Amino acid sequence: MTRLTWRTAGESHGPTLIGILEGIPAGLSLDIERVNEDLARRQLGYGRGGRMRIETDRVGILSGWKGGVTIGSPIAFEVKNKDSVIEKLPTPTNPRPGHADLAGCQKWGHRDPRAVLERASARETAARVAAAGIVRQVLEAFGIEVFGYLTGLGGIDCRPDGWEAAGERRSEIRQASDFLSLDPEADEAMRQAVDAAKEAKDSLGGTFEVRAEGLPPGLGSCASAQERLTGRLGGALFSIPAIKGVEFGIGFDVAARRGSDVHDPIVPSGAPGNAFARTTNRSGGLEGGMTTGEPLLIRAAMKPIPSIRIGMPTVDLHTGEATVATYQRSDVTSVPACSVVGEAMVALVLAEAFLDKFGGDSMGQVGAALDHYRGELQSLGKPLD
Ligand code: EPS
Repeated sequence: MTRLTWRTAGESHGPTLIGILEGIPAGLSLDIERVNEDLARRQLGYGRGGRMRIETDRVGILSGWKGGVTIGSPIAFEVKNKDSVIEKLPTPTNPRPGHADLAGCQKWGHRDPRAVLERASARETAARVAAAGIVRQVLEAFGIEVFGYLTGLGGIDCRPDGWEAAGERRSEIRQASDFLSLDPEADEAMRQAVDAAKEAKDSLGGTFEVRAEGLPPGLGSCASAQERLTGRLGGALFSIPAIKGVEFGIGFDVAARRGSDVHDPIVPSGAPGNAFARTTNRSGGLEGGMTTGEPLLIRAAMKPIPSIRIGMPTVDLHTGEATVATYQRSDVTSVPACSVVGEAMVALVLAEAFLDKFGGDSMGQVGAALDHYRGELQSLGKPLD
């Protein structure tokens, strides 16, 4: 059980999405407009469907703060659905290949895929982004930045050095991109790919990267399977609908290289807060299921959305006859939005691991524990008195 826990509820076309976040220390001044900016970013992306023109996602805090400052009690929040029409929607009988429709109907004994898809819909991720918008303010208070951006769409790859090229302008460049990428040239090619997929009545997947900087070493643990951060981060990313692959650092390339070309040499650093550094970061900032203190680098692959106009072969749940999946409003692609959700999931897991290590009941207590740890890190590598 971690100190920080969260839960969401709510149907895609129900009245509201709600969440409960427990374990946020007291004394954090919450900037709600920052949370709303993350929610607005999740609504962006060329290739999204009609729903995003209906919704204007905003968070409402229902408990856990006073005068804009957290008080240590559970934070309940909601993101209201404007398209709250669940009782009026048609009841499909033909499950979409690639969505949760069929396995969910089999699991719960439903004949109505809507009873499944309302919760399986990626709409639920708005509540996760709201929760992460709160926890990222804890991380930022201690100098940790988590940043997600799109790296490819429909087979078009963004420049591999997009992060380095963007430098301090990364947020601005990402915000100006219709794809939330760091490569304006690739955006043009991706726009054409989305238009072509739309014309062909099809959908597109893609990739994104999430980076976290400013992490202390030693978050997570090698001491138990459940505490390994690599597994927790991987699991968190795979919990996002449509994620099919996750890589850390150089990822699958590790399999073909020799050890000396995979592991990151350790050198003295002289930098404050950590006496050691690495000359490379091929591990992506994780060793033994723990942070190394180098930037965390994670990439994920999202499959194309299963609601497609072209109509995939399926069966009718009432007659058993072969038919095609009906199309209801959807996105051609939502990989840009998924990069925001990926960023949110990484922020939630890092905040869990951070508060597990430095957890106190107030921000001041957490900061004192972090300072103490940084002092200890400085003394490692020096002779004992
Ligand atoms: C989404 C809301 C949904 C879809 C999409 C994500 O709205 P609606 O079903 O009313 O069009 O746009 O859902 C899916 C990708 C899916 O597979 O269900 C959102 O808010 O992100």
